[in-house]
This record gives sequence, structure tokens and C-alpha cells, in this order.
Amino acid sequence: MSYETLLTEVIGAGERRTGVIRLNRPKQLNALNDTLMDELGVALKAFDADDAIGCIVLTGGDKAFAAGADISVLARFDFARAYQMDLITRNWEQLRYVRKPVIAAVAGFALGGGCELVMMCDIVIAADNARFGQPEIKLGLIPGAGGTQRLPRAVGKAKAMDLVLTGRMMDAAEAERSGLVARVVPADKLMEEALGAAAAICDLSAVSVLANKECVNRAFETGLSDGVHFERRMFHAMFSTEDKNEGTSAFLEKRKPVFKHR
Ligand code: DAK
Repeated sequence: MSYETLLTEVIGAGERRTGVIRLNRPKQLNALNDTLMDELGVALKAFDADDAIGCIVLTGGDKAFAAGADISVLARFDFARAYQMDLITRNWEQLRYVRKPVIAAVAGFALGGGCELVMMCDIVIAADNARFGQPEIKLGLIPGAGGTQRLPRAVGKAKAMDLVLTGRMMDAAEAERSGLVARVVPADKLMEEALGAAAAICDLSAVSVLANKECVNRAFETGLSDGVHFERRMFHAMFSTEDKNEGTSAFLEKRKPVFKHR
């Protein structure tokens, strides 16, 4: 499948491989317009539905992961039109429904909607030149794709308020210190690191991978008691899988497990 605003490829040699989606509007620093968000939804759905894909990497270019929603589009809308058309909302949420792990590999700017996309991913790996921010306030706006909600959950209220109210950017080191980013690597090692993490996930039991992701995400949607209860039931459910028998046997027999994803 070919896209106007994305490049996609499948990487890896194993039974399960990594689906890579690269945002590709370099002249506009990957500003997120309707076409791009439509295509991203399609590409994510296709990889998520493909049994040969074990993990997805979402990345951008060297200078920008994405510099936010396309401001030329935002400039044209008034409230009535935006509300009636369900501006942006209708095609921004697909990432939330992807069940396989999505790794964001971020170089350069991840601003506004770009930062919000990053925060919808499961693991964030940043190049040392990455810069994150929610500068919507400088446009007379507020974040519109979860920035005011996910940022405080990721970095705490103090840092989130600082970023949202001033619109300043934070660099990769600050983002890692604050908990927004899992790993920072030299820019020329970004894809190697992200693909390495993805390949490691591809080798694991697909059932267990889905369950781990679902349980961690539950922590953001529920209170502690309900979350732990959900985890306990999922933990019990894992005892019904062949992969659990294979994983535990392989450990005891000191060999590498061969998961069948069932
Ligand atoms: N939109 C459109 N074009 C953009 C862009 C953007 N967000 N960011 C950069 N560009 C374009 C520039 O206009 C320029 O185009 P030309 O002049 O070459 O034609 C080209 O990309 C290169 O940019 P610069 O010349 O500015 O490059 P610099 O290195 O000097 O500066 C920068 C890079 C990233 C600091 C700067 O471009 C910048 O400040 N960009 C805007 C960043 C920003 O404000 N982002 C937040 C946008 S608001 C919603 C969901 C989400 C959102 C809203 C609603 N719903 C679900 C309802 C999200 C809103 C936002 O993201």
C-alpha cells in the first residue's frame, strides 16, 4: 500500500516482524493534516490486523517527528465548522485502539499534536536532538488531542503546567528525567535502538505482549484496586495459554522458548 504522507515498511527476519510507519511531510516538518491522520489510521489498522507483525515503530524525520497540527488548516476554521465537522477528533484517536505495542522513535521537534501522538504510543525512544512541547498557547489555543491530560500523567502537574502555560520546549534529557521518554540515544542510533526493542518484543508471546500492554494501560483508566483486580484476573487467564507452558518449561530446561502465540 502506498501513501501520500507516510512511508511504511516491514523490517525483520523472524516469524513476526516490525511494521515501521514514517511520517513524511518533511517540507512542513511533518505537520499533521487530515490526509496524514487518515493515512496513519489506515496504516496502524493494517499492521495491527496483520499476524506477521509483532510490533509497530512510529517515527518521523531527522529534523521533526511532527511540529504539530497543520496551522494553515487550524487558521481556516471557526467554531461552528470545527464542531460540526468534528475537526481532527474523527481521525486522531486510532493510535489509542492499536492493541500491539507502538514504539515512538522521536528525532527533532515533537510539538503540539506531535507531542500528543508521542504520548499515545507505548514506549518513547528519543534521539538526543529531540524537543518536546505543547506550544498551542502561543497560537491562542489549547492542546486538543489529550495534551492537558496525558502530559500531567507522564511528567506530573508542575512540569506539565510549566510546559503548557509557557509553551516552552524541553530537550531530550529533560524529557527523560521527567518520565516522558523511556530512553535517549545518539541521533544516529535512533532507529537501531527502536528496531532492536521492537525485534525483542516480536520474539515474545504475542498473547502475553497484548495482555501486558492492556494491563499497564488499565492503570491510566481506573483506580488502584480495580486495576490490580483486572491484572490478577488477566494473570490467571495467562495460565490457559500454551505460551505460558512453553516459557516456563524453556526456562527450567535452560533453552530458548519457541512461542506459538496461543
Ligand atoms: N503547521 C504547518 N506548517 C508548519 C508547522 C505546523 N505546525 N510547523 C512548521 N511548519 C512549516 C513552516 O511554516 C515552514 O514552512 P515554509 O515557510 O518553509 O513554507 C516549514 O514548516 C519549516 O518551518 P520553520 O521555517 O518554522 O522551521 P524552524 O526550524 O525555523 O522552526 C519550529 C521549527 C518547529 C520551531 C517552528 O516551525 C514552529 O514553531 N512550528 C509550529 C509549532 C507549533 O506551534 N505546533 C503546535 C501546532 S497546534 C486536535 C488535536 C490536536 C491539535 C489540535 C486539535 N483535536 C483532536 C481537535 C493540535 C494542535 C497543534 O498541534
